[in-house]
Amino acid sequence: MDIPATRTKTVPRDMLIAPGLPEIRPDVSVQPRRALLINPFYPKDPRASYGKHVLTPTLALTSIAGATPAGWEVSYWDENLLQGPPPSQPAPEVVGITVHLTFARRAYTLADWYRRQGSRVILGGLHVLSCPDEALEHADAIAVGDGVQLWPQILNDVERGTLRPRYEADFSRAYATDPAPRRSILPRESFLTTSSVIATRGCHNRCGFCYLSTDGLHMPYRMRQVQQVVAEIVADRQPYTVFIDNNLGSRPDYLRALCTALRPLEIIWSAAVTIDVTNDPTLVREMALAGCTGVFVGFESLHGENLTDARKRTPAPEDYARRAEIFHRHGIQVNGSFVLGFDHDRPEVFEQTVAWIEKNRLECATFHILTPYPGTPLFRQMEMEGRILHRDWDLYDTGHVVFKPKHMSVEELDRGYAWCYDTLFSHQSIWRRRPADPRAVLGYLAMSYLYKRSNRFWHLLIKHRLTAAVWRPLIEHSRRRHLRLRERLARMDNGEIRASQVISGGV
Ligand code: B12
Ligand code: SF4
Repeated sequence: MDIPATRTKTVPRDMLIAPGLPEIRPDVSVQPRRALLINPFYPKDPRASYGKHVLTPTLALTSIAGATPAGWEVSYWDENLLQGPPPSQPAPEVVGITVHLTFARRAYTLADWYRRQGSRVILGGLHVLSCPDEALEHADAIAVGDGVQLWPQILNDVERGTLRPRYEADFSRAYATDPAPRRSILPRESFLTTSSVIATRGCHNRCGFCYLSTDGLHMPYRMRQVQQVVAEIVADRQPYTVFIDNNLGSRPDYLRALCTALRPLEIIWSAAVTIDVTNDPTLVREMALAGCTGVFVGFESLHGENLTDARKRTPAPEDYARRAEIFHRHGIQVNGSFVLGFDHDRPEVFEQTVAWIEKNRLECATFHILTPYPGTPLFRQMEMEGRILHRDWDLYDTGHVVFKPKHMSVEELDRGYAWCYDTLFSHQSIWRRRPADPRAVLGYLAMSYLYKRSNRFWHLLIKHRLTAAVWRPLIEHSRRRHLRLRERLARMDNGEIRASQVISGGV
């Protein structure tokens, strides 16, 4: 198929460009024992839904906030909520910034700006782990690894005047002793839900392209006590929880226990799982009965050899359709994640992938151009083969081609990726993927149009801090519908509920 050139989309400026930083005032003062935590700006891909950026906040900053020692005032600023530059008058004594590679450059600009005002800047997060020396050039101190352990030490050292440039902690410590994330610092009105919750850390897989296989990242599989997770959800009083675990299904016995504990809460939730949770359909049933309305599944590729190359232990792609159907039978929507540009992908991959998604009526999908993250086996392999095109981390956002693909040109991959999104979010494709049950069609269409085809609307909601006000009633409506659905499912021994009647925000 000849993929047409990308159609230009109009994007509001503030979705593409970070807010300008004001001139530093000569009379700037520093407020002692005040810490500001920042999630830096990153440009948004107009092809994907803007909604995903306000679905739920990163858990990094609330987790660190929870570990802040008494006597410190802590606040939060997320530049992606489009409220302008972060506060700086007076300058906080400490500024903590989370750094991912896609917004590393912005993080460094902010860091340099705050340091010029006299703040102490601490950088942490995934990118600091993979490129510590680069980050250190812009920080008074870097936190490599688990910030929950490091943050209190860092603040104590700031107080004592003994701050070191580098702090390190691994992720092997058991979770149970960690303080609960402090969600009270979040602007509740700006997120679809503030309940981003983690139950397990790590994953039983170690795919070569995944950040989990970054050199120096030792993240053994850890599970939190089920009651701890439940207590956090109850305390946040939201109808909808997003589990941000890499893979909530790594240990089926744990997931089952979690479902048993979640069921009485009568909330709805979604989570990322690998497709092998369908090995046991009774577990999928437990998930539905516990309020699961949607799963985010990394199918990655429909080509088995790509999965073997990536060392992903997964059921064969030929069996994906049957397995996706198991979720659907239990009223769970499937948001599939697909990576494009693997070494066995040829130009046909785009059409084949979209055709498969439509045939199997996946309610939503995300596409990612294969991205070799620095420090991963994939990056090393590409570097050895001379295929890395540049190291402009801004473009390592899975929406740009940063390597030479094997069986197509850079342009073909770029166009193919855009074509996949344009096609999937088209009226025709949304219609073709409608649920088989006619009663469910209206809810599905409402969700699809609100989530996927309303980027202008999302922009307004985000800017005017109306996200929760507009979405909360829909979520509440979905929760009530889901409760009725669960009742029906519970009455049937081996039954199925086939309905996409609930709105589940997909990541
Ligand atoms: C929630 C989430 C989102 C949310 C919010 C992200 C945000 N930045 O606001 C949304 C849906 C918007 C999102 C979007 C995207 N995401 Co995302 N997302 C996640 C997810 C699922 C959870 C993040 C989280 O809360 N983790 C839990 C916290 C506790 O862990 P942590 O961040 O590592 O923080 C710990 C330490 O690193 C450290 N730390 C972190 N920051 C700081 C700061 C200081 C000061 C200190 C002391 C310590 C410290 O302490 C913390 C506690 O131990 C992760 C996968 C995952 N499970 O981690 C992917 C992930 C971060 N996302 C990823 C990607 C690629 C994206 C997208 C680019 C995808 C796309 N094409 O759309 C976009 C773009 C957004 C962006 N540039 O970040 C990748 C990043 C890969 C990489 N190497 O950087 C990840 C790892 C997924 C993956 N498996 O590949 N994402
Ligand atoms: S299954 Fe997913 S989370 Fe686990 S290692 Fe592979 S890509 Fe990463």
